[in-house]
Amino acid sequence: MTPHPPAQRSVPGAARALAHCHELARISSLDDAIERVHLSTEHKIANALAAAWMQEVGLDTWVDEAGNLCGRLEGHKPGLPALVLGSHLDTVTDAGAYDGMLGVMLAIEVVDRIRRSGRRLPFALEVVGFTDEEGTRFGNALMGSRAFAGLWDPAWTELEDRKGVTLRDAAKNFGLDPDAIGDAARRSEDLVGYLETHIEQGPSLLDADRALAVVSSIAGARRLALTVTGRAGHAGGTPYARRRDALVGASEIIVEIERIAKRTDTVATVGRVRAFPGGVNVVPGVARFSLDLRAESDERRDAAFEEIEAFARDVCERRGLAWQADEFYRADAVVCDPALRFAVEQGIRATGDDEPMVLWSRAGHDGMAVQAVTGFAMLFLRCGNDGVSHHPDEIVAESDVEAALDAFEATVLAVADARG
Ligand code: HGY
Ligand code: MN
Ligand code: MN
Repeated sequence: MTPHPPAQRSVPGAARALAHCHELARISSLDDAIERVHLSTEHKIANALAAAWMQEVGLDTWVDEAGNLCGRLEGHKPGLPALVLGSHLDTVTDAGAYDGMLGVMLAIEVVDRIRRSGRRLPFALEVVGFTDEEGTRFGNALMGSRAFAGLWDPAWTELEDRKGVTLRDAAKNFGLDPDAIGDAARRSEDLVGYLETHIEQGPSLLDADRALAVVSSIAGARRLALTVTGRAGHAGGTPYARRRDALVGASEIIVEIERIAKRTDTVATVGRVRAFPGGVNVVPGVARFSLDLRAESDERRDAAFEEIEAFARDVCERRGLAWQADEFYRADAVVCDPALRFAVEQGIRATGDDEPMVLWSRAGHDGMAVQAVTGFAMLFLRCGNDGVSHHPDEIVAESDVEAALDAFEATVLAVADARG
């Protein structure tokens, strides 16, 4: 794990937000990498630490029924609808220090700046550190923000992690009532909107030599468990003509998945492959692999999957194999709220960037869920290191973080001005 500089009592602003990210990076279930998953001990520790930082800037904090960390600063009078700022505090395995966490820390810094300015807004400000944006532990994703948006499915309490622990038991161990998770649902009349600042998680800003971008929409994603079944056999005695090698069949399909994705401007990733029974001297009888498929539009994504599945069935037919596709996650593409997106553009212009760059997000974000209960918009900031993310080499420049903080604060004030 890249050693982060020790967190010191940094001055408010970008330096403090980064120091807090580095402190959170130490809260991991792994000794030599970052992993912080839903309803884990690390989740609880990170919530407590971030709650203290929220309280330092005047936010009243609580953890909602789904495990999301929340903070609230009243507007010019108590009880006003809230403009929600935030991102997520959970991570993938072997994560970077900024995906999600930086957005929550910048939200805290914006609240601090506005509170210290003495300006009383026509809405409350809430900061949310969503849990389970990544879906690392239970395979499903956005469960924190989907509970927040009223999209909780009680069947999810029966999901199991890799150790066979159900979400129900994990919730109880965390101190939540698994049958009350749905009570985290917020009412749209209590919300003004949701704004998220996030690292781009790609090289577009880096290649364009820009620090910030406004997001137009978020790609819709489908995640599937794909299974090719043949027949195991002796690695030496089984002639090719009689083989039903599941892994070779799956490999043909995986290579074609990339070809189809490139041709159809979709983004397909096979992140996990397993062969069974897995003996070095055994022809694989079963091959299981994951598919994460995204596109700017759901139609393009779904058309690409139809092509992939048609090709897979053809390979299986030719090789005497069986094909099975099981979808375990789907989130459709969402478009940012026009008024909030305009506020983000105004925020970027306030930093001296007169023509804000526009990007559609290939990465998923909590806004995909939150949009069910209120409008959302996003501000992207540049990633260094070739735009790498979901990797310990994820990096940002403090000057870009400062620019993002200035733009984020100006965005919130633009929303306030628009509401008079
Ligand atoms: O997978 C994603 O796109 C997001 O980082 N959860
Ligand atoms: Mn991520
Ligand atoms: Mn993220």
